[in-house]
Amino acid sequence: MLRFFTAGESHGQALLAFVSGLPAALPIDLEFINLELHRRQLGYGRGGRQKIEKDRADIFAGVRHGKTIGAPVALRIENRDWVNWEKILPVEASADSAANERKLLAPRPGHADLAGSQKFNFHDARYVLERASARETAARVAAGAFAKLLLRELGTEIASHTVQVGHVRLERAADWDEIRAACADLESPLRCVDPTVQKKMMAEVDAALKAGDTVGGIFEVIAHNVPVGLGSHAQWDEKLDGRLAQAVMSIQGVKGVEIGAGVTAAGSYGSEVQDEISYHKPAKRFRRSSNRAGGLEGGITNGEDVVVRGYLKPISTLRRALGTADMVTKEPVRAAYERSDWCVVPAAGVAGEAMVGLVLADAFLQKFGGDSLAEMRRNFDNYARQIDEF
Ligand code: EPS
Repeated sequence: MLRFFTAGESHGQALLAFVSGLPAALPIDLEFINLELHRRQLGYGRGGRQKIEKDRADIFAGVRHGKTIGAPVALRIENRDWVNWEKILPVEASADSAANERKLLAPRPGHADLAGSQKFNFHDARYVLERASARETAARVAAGAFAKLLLRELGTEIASHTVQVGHVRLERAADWDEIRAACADLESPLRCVDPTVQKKMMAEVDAALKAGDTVGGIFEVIAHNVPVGLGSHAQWDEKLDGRLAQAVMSIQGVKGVEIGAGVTAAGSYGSEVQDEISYHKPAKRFRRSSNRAGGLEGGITNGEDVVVRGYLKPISTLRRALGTADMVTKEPVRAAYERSDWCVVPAAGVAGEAMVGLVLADAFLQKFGGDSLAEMRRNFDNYARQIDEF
């Protein structure tokens, strides 16, 4: 029901996002959207590019007088770096030698460079890497901000924090209030809730930089105050855990997705994993004693926080480049290096928030429908009554 597309290359004129299916009369807070874009640009271990860019959404369609109008939303985020690439990546055919000089013939192991070039039959990884770049997540974050604005109207909030950087891991559970606070702290270097652990994580990032290497890690996205009953057990593609996994896995560099305590659960006994159920009379709600299920049972939200972790591999662009083969000569060479980040875990967390937000907003729309926010709210309130009276 909620569909979105992105377009744009890392060093092209701009990134574009299109969001279709939002209800009419949803208030749009542009400052919030731009704050989300800013949050994605932060983090310890980012390269020179973030000093050039200042991401802001320019809305072209679907929003009038500060609210959605039930028409598709279109927006644009300028690439300030474009001025440095106009001659290298012109739209028109060009005989300019600049483009030839920036051909990328030494594909980076781990990047889309080689598989993409073979697939599209380019003997130059430039076009592939331009679109494969994680710069694209800026457009997702802008689209996700619209989803978050809708969810917020119905009481659901989303935040993320950093659980692991390189070999350093936060070994304790974090509660919603500290995650929310870390998320709101624009000065937080790695968005880790524990300052001592964060210092160790920063040392890990420093060590990677010094060695010409990169580090990965784990980000955790939490959706708080999610109603019971989103998604369905009935059909494989309606299971919300599966949909969330696909959405988070699609973020550049993510190689694993975990719902709740899914990874450790595989090596534990059932009695150690399942969350016991009780009934809380004043709230008229069933509660779990723990949330190892990550808010999802049978592909359906159970009313607990939805917890999704993205496992990020270290960035594949290495200053101390790995061995590869030239795409034309086939000779052994070192992989290409221009410029790069060496840790992007907090940024990926913001992209994770966006993807979780988009999937949840879609699940809300499927369950509560409605062409206008007022209609959707009526459906939502009716359902809340059903749950109260269950
Ligand atoms: C990226 C390479 C770097 C990153 C980029 C992702 O860009 P550049 O080649 O211009 O230095 O900074 O991420 C962003 C620009 C961003 O905004 O997140 C890559 O190859 O994936």
